[in-house]
Amino acid sequence: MVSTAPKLNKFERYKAEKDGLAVQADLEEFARIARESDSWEDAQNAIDSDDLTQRLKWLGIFFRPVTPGKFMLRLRMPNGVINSEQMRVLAGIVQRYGDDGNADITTRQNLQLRGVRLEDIPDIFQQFDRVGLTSVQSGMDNVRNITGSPVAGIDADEIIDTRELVQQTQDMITGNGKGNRAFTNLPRKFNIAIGGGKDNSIHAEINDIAFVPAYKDDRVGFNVLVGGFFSAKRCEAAIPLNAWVDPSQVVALSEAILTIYRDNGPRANRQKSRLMWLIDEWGINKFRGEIEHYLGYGLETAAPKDEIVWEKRDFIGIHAQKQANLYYVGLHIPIGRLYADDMQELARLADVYGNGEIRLTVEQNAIIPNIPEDRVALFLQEPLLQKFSIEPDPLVRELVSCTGSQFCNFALVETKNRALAMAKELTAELNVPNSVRIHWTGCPNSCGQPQVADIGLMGTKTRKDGKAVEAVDIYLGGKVGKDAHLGTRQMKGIPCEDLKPVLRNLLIENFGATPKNSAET
Ligand code: SRM
Ligand code: SF4
Repeated sequence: MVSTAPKLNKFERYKAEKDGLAVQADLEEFARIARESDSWEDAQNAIDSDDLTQRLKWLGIFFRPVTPGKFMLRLRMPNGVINSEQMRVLAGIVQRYGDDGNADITTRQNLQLRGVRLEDIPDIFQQFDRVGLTSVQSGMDNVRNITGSPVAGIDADEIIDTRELVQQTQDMITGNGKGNRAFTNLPRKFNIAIGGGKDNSIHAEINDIAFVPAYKDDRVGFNVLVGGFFSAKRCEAAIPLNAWVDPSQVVALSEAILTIYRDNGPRANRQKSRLMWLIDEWGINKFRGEIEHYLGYGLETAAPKDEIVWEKRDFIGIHAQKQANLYYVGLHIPIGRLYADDMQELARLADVYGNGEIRLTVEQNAIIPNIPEDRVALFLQEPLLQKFSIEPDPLVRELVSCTGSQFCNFALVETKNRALAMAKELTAELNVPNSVRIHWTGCPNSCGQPQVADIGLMGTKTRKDGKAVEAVDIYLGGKVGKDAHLGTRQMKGIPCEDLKPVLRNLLIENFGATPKNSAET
């Protein structure tokens, strides 16, 4: 008999065969195999390939084809908040991997560790448990780290403190960080952001669900946007759901949308599986109606305007908090890269000057909050601030970069080191009056969000002198903060070796830069 069941793509097949979370039960065995094997190749051959290279991502453990045997471990960092004890645990983990070990702050206010060995995972997860960290459901067809205002609870002008809401939403999705099979087989990845400030510090427009602060009469709550996403084939800003929710409804609404997406989202083609494709198919009114049906009550219509009324802040430098005599200081972490010593130092500074807390931003930077006014001057003399400046140059200040070819096998170009070197070279040549938001991304997946940048650089390949070379497409016009909109591709296939003069011209013509030697010529 010929089967009429639709043929599943390979991702749907292996998800149907065994839930990603099921590898929780296999971890000790995988660690034993890794420990007892003569070589990594032997270990790799002894472990089921789908488990090793795919399902482990449900626990945040990413096999890296670029560095086999050395895994990437992606955490969850709700609202980008981490404490010094947690940071020390993470520092200790990467420290033991020597030159292979480091951590990156991600474009979702999160941390990823490098160099991690499979044999150490059970021990690492015990350490996580001890300090309240989790990496569960941080990869593949799961909800990514939930972003919130990085200065929640300390921002003098904030509208809603997002920390509890982000934590509650994460707990609902992940079963309090232990894993929740209700949401481990979504059609595709899923992003949620909850904004509480006036400056859209979370890039609401590029999330599958975004909550943006809005008043309904004199009640404070959120307007809801849905369907924002980037992919290699299509990028869309989120659209209004025409719904306003009270903060107490955020978790239930997220659960409703996730359930509807899980049960109805398109699964046949991975390039057409994000939430927006379902909204396209149904239309926003039917989608909204299905949410109401699931919730069992009607949603209020959106507030006529939201409270995103500021340009986006970058949080770098010294800022007064809403609490009298307390300050937060934003440190610039070049391309988001941290080494074990940096992490230990951040933890120490947070303890010595603040309340032990560290915040991360979607620009891959860090904030130390709660520094008493009379301690700020001393804090500024700390040696770490030589490396992580509070006054970075305008071309590095808002530089963002995805992982790139150093660790990511999708990458078409090297990004992080190139991004930093290019910014420094251009800084040496140009006076740039204001900071320019430059985002690098190694391939069209757009993890480095080139579409939100003033200048976005997307890795590609081109031919030069008969040879394939690393190149970039250039995006311009991304606007963040209020009235955010996506930038578009303006130039294609510029070889990386020819990029500097192109960027130099763009900075002079569009961003008011002047050559440093112009007075002499
Ligand atoms: Fe991403 C896949 C890194 C934010 C869109 N992303 C990947 C993988 C897992 C691919 C892989 O297996 O190698 C990358 C891991 C490389 C590595 O070793 O680090 C990767 N993505 C990243 C990070 C680390 C970039 C960074 O340097 O900051 C960010 C981690 C965030 C986090 O903490 O969870 C990261 N990725 C993003 C964003 C930006 C955002 O969320 O604001 C996007 C675009 C927004 C979106 O998703 O709508 C993004 N990543 C993708 C996609 C394209 C998704 C799609 O629908 O087609 C992929 C590929 C995929 O899922 O098939 C991808
Ligand atoms: Fe890797 Fe491409 Fe994402 Fe960069 S944009 S991290 S190269 S998948």
